[in-house]
Amino acid sequence: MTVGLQHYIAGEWVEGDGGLLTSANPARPAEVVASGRQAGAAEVDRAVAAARRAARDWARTPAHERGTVLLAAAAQLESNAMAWGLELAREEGKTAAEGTGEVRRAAQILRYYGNEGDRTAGEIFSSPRRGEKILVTRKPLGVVGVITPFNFPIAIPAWKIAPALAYGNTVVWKPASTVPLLAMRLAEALDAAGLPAGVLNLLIGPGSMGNELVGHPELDGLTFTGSTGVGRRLAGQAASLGVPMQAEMGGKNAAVVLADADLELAAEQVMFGAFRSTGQKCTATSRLIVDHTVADEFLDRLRARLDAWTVGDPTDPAVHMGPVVNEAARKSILAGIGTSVQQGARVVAGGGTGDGSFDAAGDDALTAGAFVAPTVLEVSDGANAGWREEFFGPVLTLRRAAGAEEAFGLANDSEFGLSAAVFTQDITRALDAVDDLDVGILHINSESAGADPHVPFGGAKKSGYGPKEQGGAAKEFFTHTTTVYLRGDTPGA
Ligand code: UN1
Repeated sequence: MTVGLQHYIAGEWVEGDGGLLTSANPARPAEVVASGRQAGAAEVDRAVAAARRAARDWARTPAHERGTVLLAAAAQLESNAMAWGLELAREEGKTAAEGTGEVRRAAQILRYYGNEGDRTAGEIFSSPRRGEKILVTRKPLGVVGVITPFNFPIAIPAWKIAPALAYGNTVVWKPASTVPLLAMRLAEALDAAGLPAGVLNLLIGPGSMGNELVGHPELDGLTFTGSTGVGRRLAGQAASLGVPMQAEMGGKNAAVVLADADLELAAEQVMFGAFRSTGQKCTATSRLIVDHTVADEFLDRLRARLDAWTVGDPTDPAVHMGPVVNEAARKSILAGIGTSVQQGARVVAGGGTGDGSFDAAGDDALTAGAFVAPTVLEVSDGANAGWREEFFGPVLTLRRAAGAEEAFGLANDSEFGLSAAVFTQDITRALDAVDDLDVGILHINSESAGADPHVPFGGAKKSGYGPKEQGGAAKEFFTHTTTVYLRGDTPGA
């Protein structure tokens, strides 16, 4: 069944006037999921104007009332979690179980920020002058542009839009054009929850429409998650317009398995980190550093798990891993594997037919799907593309290390610094990892992916730009302060 694609502007669902856009099932590309006309520059103007009109009243709506809308939207997501999770699997390619989990996670994020309304506090300072107090109040930025990627079609939008709205901003949102249906579902939930017209506006369209949005003179803030190339370009544009920006970009996250690690636990978690959601997470494990004394044993355990890992239609409950998001992504990942092999990498586990391509094993319906086999490469050269570049797919690149110090050095050998995982049973090594690893998120004895809404999320080095997301960090980004010098009417009191 194909859903008609529409945009949400000023509380109304409307058709776009741009070119035709369809989203397809990446496992069965002939199956169209959503289809309709894209938005263009005219819709950007209308949406930004609607957000501007709604901004003053929403900012003055009590935070408790704003929170109530988010809580009601969370309930919508909970009650549709199975149905929308399945749609997510059809549109994006992660398994239906992961899709349902993601819809529930978005609900959890909406609940967290729904309750945050009760906690939003400013500060009162004493004054060096008699008869005066100094108040620091938190106020929304105003109209915020939100640009989100395909890989978490509902959770990433929720963790940007929920704090934006909770702290009193209005939003114009451009999701990745590969996942319009899930974007419409989140807007539907907020609409049904009673969000006033114009507070959230959803525009589905191409990069050129995104550029119109980012360059719009009425924008007061911009939050982006996506590729490093696009993020850096947008950051330059936002800086030149004086617009505060938060960007969450690439990763080349390492899992470090030390000699004393629980190897079975490490193998399980490395599998999850590298291959869940087909490796399409900015937090996915894409580099593996194993102490040379345990490397072969660890690889054996990983191979055993890869042999039991089923790749196929993500809506089939027996399947562990679905396709990547589309054919272009598949081609680019396979090209990355090809380059890495040309530069000397060996395929040491998985790898399908040897080059990362996946054999649908007689299932004709899947032969056109955007599948990549889970692949483990081994390199000895730190210049290898498999070691340096983010492929954004189910590819893991191994290097062996002698001891913790060398292993941590290799983990830091990247321009990125989003997340890392360290497997050890030695508390001293774990504490060394906290000090030594240049990352925004560190997991000791768990996979490199995962994020909770009440704690900061974001990367070091080239992985992030501007304030981090989530927890207290979100309040810092989505509000500014007004410092109020408050006196009564007693002259010189
Ligand atoms: C997770 O690790 O569960 O784009 C979330 C991404 C990140 C979110 C990761 N912003 O993959």
